[in-house]
Amino acid sequence: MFAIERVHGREILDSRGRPTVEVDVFTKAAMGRSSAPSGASTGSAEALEIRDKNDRYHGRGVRKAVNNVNTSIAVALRGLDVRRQRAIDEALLRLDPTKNKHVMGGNAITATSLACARCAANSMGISFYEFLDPHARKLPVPMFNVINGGKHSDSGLAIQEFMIVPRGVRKFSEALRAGSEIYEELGAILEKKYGAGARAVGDEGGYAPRVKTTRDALDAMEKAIKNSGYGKHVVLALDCAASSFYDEKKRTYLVDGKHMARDNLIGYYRELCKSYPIASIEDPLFEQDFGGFAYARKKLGKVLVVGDDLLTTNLTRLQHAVELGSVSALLMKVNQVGTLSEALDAAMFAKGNGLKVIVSHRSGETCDDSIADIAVGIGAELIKAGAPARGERLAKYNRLLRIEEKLGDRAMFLGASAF
Ligand code: 2PG
Ligand code: MG
Repeated sequence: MFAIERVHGREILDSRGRPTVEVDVFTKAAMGRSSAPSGASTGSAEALEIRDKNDRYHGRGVRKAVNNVNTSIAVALRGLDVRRQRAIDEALLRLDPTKNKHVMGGNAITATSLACARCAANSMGISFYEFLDPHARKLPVPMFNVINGGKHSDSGLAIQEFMIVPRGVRKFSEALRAGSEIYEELGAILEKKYGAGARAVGDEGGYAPRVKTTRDALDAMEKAIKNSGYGKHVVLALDCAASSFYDEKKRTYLVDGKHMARDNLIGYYRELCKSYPIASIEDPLFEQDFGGFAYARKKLGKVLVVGDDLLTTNLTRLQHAVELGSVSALLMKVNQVGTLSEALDAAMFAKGNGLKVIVSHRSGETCDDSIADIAVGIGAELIKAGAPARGERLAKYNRLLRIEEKLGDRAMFLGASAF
């Protein structure tokens, strides 16, 4: 019943209309399916997506990666017990022991690893989150990305993600309602102030208005929260993705038209945190500056300092960050590292060292909702999956609604204790 009989990969399109890898895994009992998401502001230490680089899809086709799934990977996994995720992932790593998975492709490996886990859950007749932990009951606090900048839109904002975090409500479903109401109100505010077109959205469904400064964006968000009646129950979070506005030669950052050295930039963040209820800042600095992150963390007090491009869900980089005190939270993305087991190792190490875990989508997504189950399955404090709008983002949030419903009285929303 649980032996893997067939592994089948195919090329599908993601939310940017670009090719990605989808994998189906079959046992006698059931089928499991998953697909690889894709980043735009990727960390340089991430697992490599193999792209065909030929005349199809502007070179972005993934037929080579799909072919790896349908040949070497399918052969290596056939007959393995689908419930033994660790053994499956080890088999994948034997096929591709390289640091950045350039032999099989991070895209082929992630889609396969997750499809196996989903097939195991389906074969056992349980939910994916229950497969990860039969006692799971914690619902993560959502971070809704409502204004898109950086590499995710042409708004002109240097900072990539402006998020609202409804942490002062009682249930996940109430947090989602708050997110939706504030998103709607923010659209109206932006349209009134910046005119038609201000409601156009970026890659993650957040608005991409042509605002002049970071503060203009934060002001509009604060107003939307207030107008919607949520007051202090909703806080703010940023993903700076600072590598995208860092000049490695000059060692300066360019924000709101100003070139700033590292310490000035940290001072600028401090000012922002004094003016607005910012609870979390992701990638405040260049992705190699472990020491700078530690310094920023000291200077930013209680604000969570989150490592994304800095850590790339990579245990070695995370261990280094923990030694230096660089971060207070890990951003967990399975496709940054490759297999589910490696990502779980990073999450467990983070938790063991008192760090928070934020399970994250990518800017290029499919309607695969695995990250919702992963967040519940590992008891992650937070999840970020984009705006509370657009199908591929809502796939995750709606899945969390269903999990909350299924858990019933056992559901535990982490709320303010997530920070
Ligand atoms: C990030 C992610 C997801 P991307 O920087 O955190 O929001 O963006 O997938 O483009 O790397
Ligand atoms: Mg990021």
